[in-house]
Amino acid sequence: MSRRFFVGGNFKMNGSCDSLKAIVENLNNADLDPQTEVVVAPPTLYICNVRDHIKSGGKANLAVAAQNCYSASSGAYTGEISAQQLKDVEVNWAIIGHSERRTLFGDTDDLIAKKVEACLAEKIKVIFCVGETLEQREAGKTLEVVEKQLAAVGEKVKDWSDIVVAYEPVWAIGTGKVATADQAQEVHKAIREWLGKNLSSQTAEATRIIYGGSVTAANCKDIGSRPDVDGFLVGGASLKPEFVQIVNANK
Ligand code: G2H
Repeated sequence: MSRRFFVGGNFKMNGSCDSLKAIVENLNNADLDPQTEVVVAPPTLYICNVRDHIKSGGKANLAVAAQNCYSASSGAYTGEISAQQLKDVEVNWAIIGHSERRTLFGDTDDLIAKKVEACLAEKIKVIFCVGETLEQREAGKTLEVVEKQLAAVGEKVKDWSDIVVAYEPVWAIGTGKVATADQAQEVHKAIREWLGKNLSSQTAEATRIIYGGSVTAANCKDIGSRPDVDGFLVGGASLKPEFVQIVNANK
């Protein structure tokens, strides 16, 4: 089974009306590889602007994602948005479990699993992030940590057909310290094996596992050429014109 290459752009808390318009125009006008699925995640405030201007449904298949989504469907949760609301504004993707959510905003494995469940119930597809800190890697705990993060969602969700797993080693996020292609492949392979062992061989074969952490135009081809790397989740470089080269890494 061939897995469609997937590139996500996580704008994080960056951008303005003008700068995001320029980024979207650049993508709309670019010669993007039609084999690559592209999803961009602007700050929530701008999600409808981006949705209105991005060329979706074209051959590049551009879509918009939220960077987070709460587990409840509505109610007294100041500052949060729900999967139901994403559905309402026709945004069909959400990033869940990003390490910045885990470390800065206290998202636990359990809450992340509930958020994934809530999204899938509303047919919101999920980019589900996992990854270890430098301390955990140096202690030889990378796979243990990643498998625990996977298991939290695996306990609640058995159908992973609307999940893309993003492996993002925390030590490589926004630091310029990118994992080597071998390091990425090793963990991606282990994630695929975990999916096979704990869900099904079909899930292991079909699930896209993407790499995130200081991906640039300069390093994407090497990492993207590995057999278990099915794309990227890109932060800083998704705000720059070089994002097009990353989308086209396999072209
Ligand atoms: C990892 C990545 C995008 P950056 O967080 O999710 O960001 O490419 O800036 O390391």
